[in-house]
Amino acid sequence: MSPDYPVILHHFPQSPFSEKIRLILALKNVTWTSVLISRIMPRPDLMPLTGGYRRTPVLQIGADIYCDTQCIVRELERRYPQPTLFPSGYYGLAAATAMWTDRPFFQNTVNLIFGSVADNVPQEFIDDREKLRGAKFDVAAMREAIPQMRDQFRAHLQWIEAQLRNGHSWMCGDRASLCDVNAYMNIWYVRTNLPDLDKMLFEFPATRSWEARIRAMEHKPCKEISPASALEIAANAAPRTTVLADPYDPNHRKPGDQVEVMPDDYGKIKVSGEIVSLSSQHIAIRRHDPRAGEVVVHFPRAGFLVFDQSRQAEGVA
Ligand SMILES: N[C@@H](CCC(=O)N[C@@H](CS)C(=O)NCC(=O)O)C(=O)O
Repeated sequence: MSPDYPVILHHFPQSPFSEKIRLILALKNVTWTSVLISRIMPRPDLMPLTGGYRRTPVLQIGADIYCDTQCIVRELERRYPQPTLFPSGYYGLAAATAMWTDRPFFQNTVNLIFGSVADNVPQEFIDDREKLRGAKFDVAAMREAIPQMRDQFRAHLQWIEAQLRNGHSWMCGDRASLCDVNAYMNIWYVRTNLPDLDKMLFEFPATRSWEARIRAMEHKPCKEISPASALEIAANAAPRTTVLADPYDPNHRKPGDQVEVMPDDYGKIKVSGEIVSLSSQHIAIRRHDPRAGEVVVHFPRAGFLVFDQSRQAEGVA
């Protein structure tokens, strides 16, 4: 029988998107292994696994690699369905909250934090994030915008509060869901960086106790290994993603097609490979790397662009 591979999270402590996954691993009571990566590039032992995708976190199970928290959440829910992140039939809405929490809400939070700590942001971090964004990481402009950012942050907080009023403990009812974890990520990010979150939460009592409840959940890795050991695990494993076609793919993509996949917002690095499996919510591509061997890298569809290389070669696109 082939071995069971550890659930490995490549992350760094200050990363809010990683916190989202650390929390989900705790909620689902999953035994996991931590690989601490540097907060800025380079990450020489991770890139062979992802094919160049550089955002944090990344989940690895053997030689199957999951990029972006949308994709990681989907896989964790598939492997560990109980307790579910989608109680009370909230699958669509809870998953779709990522388009709120991970984009406008997160950008608001980033501007608020980095505007507030503007004088203390190391130049090498600024340089790295400018490469990531393909645009200026302008901490002076962020500082100027703090009053606007406070207004925006307050509006986001009020939406959370509105969901928690009427005696609900969680945003989708009586059980924690992905909606809570997604929204909490931004509160956690402010909590760990700014001293005045309590002031901002003062008018939102339900959100205050919700935050305290989530914060109290333990989420520690069971084991830590080095990036090099994680790479070795992939090199000695075979991907287990099974072939899956999508009869409704609007662009008639299919397993075997050669494509490039890239985020549509930042960290726009194209990762190329051959489609193994696809649906409205995921695309998994096979790659070969001299150090990692054969890997299958999974991406979400919302917020990602797919470029067809096979069809370009055939002159179709
Ligand atoms: N949509 C991505 C966003 C991830 C993201 O922006 N992560 C931050 C760290 S919290 C990042 O990648 N920063 C640059 C880096 O780590 O290279 C996801 O859901 O995973």
